[in-house]
Formats: sequence, structure tokens, C-alpha cells
Amino acid sequence: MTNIGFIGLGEMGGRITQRLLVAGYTVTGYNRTKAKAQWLMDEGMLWADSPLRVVQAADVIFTMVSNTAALQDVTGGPNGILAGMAPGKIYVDMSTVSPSFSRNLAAQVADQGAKMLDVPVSGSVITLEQGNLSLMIGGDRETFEQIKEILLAIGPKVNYVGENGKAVLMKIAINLSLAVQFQALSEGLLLAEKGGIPRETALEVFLNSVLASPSLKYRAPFIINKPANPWFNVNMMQKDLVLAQELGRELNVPLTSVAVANETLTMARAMGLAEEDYAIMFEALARISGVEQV
Ligand code: NA7
Repeated sequence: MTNIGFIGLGEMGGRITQRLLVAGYTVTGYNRTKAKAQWLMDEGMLWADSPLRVVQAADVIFTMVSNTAALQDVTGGPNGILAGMAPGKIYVDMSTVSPSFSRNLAAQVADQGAKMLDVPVSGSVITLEQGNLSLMIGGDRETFEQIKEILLAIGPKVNYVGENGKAVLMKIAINLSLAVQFQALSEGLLLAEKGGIPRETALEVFLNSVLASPSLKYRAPFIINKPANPWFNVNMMQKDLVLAQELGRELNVPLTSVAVANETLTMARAMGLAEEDYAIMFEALARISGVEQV
């Protein structure tokens, strides 16, 4: 069976690694903060001391880190991924980062005789745990076919999108709706609440309506009960919207609803809520609407 490497064992990367271990793969992992990976070592993951060491131990290497700067940190330098890339290795980045950075990285990987795919995912912690994650694939189709079985062990929906960078572009195009939908949900709920309908009632009716998307179904309840650990915080959500805005400017596509949702996230940051799950957009809008928090 293929030896797998995984770098970036956060909320998503950690759980994906766990799925790969359960599927029977040997996984060698690295995380900047080693303590956060202890639970995976307890479940059989092998530890390596740097991204380079992971690459040396594996044939297919995954990364899933916060943003473009983090990806630069784990790929560059003498202990980075690029230093170990060689013919026969396949590198898969699952982070949501700048598509142009991803394309450049793929070119550097190809210069060393290896292959890279961008494979971002749609879905959250709960989607992943339920085995319903959706994966988008950018890069050459042949490389995708080579590792399709591994990707299917992560999630049941794998969609080939196009050449390098196209899957991460697609992911950003999808993710902008998360915040935009939450903005509209929050505004509707506040209208209902200020008009005299209890928040719980309004939320329940909303989630029984045709507007209850899968993402709103799992995240809207956070308006009533905040999660113990944020699944995707304000900073991370805003990172995706800013990536969308950069693409909008580059491709001349006005993203008007994104601009509004992005300002709500900035408002939440200004209120000291940057580390909260982005469902806190509701609270930020409630405060400026003069609605008491329950
Ligand atoms: P998390 O849970 O915030 O995890 C982020 C991971 O990225 C975590 O392993 C971090 O290590 C790692 N990270 C962050 N910055 C760096 C730097 N500079 N160097 C090395 N490693 C770093 O995010 P998610 O799992 O929810 O999401 C990951 C990506 O998937 C993101 O692009 C999403 O948009 C989609 P740490 O544990 O903090 O040491």
C-alpha cells in the first residue's frame, strides 16, 4: 500500500489523516505544533521532524495548512517539501490558497520531476466525520487517476476540474457563498426577531424552509449554541473572501455580495471576535441592530 505523508494536522488535516489511518494506510505526519498531533500518533501515525522528512518517508504527500503564507513556509527552505521532491513522488495540496501561488508551486514541483495536484475540499468538520466530504481536483488527469483510491478514502465525491490551480479557483468560487448565505440568514433572523418572533422559532422555521442548505443546517444552530471549538473562524472565512475579491478584480467579476459579507467579518474582528466560528456574523449584526444577545 502507498506510503502517505501529511503536513498540517489542524481541524481538517488531522481528521483526514485519521480517516487515512482507519483505511489502513501508513501515514507519516508533521505539524508545526507537535503537541496537537499527539492524538494521531496515539492512533498509529508516524512522526517526522520536518516537512522534508515527511517527503522522504512517503510516495504521496499531502499538505493542509491555513493560508498561502503557511504553504510557503512548509514548501520552501532547506527543510521544506520542495527540497525533497523527486521523480515518482506525488504532492497534493488541500489548503485554500491563492490559485497563482498554487500554479507556481506545481511548476516548481514539475521542474524536479514530480507531480502536484491541488485538491481543496468542500465541507466542514462534521461533513468529514460523516464521510461526505467533496473533493475538487486540479492538475493532470493521469496523476489524479493514480491516487483516486486514496482520495476516495477521504471523501466519496471526487470531481476533476482542470489543470493546476483550477480546483482551488473552484473552491474559492464555492466558499464565498458560505459567508454570503450566513449574512442573509442573519439579516432575516434579526428582522423576524425584532418584529416579535422568538429567535429559536425563527431559526427552526428557516431550517425547515427551502433555503436550508447543508452548510446552514450544520452551522446555523451555532447562533443559539456556540461550538466549543470553532470549525472555521472569522479570520479563515475572511481569508477566502479576500482571495475571492482578488480573483474578482483580476477577472473583472464584481462580487458585490462578497463585499458586504466581508465587511461584516471585519465588523466582527473589530468587536474582538476574530477567533470565533464565523457564525458569529449573526452576533455582530445583532449588536449593530440593537438586539440583546440571548
Ligand atoms: P486549522 O485547524 O487552523 O489548521 C491550520 C494548520 O496549518 C495547522 O496544522 C497549523 O499548524 C498549520 N500552519 C499554520 N501556519 C503555519 C505555518 N506558518 N507553518 C506551518 N504550519 C502552519 O485549519 P483547517 O484545518 O480548518 O484548514 C486548513 C486549510 O484547509 C485552510 O486553507 C482552509 O481554508 C481549508 P499549528 O497546529 O498551528 O502549529
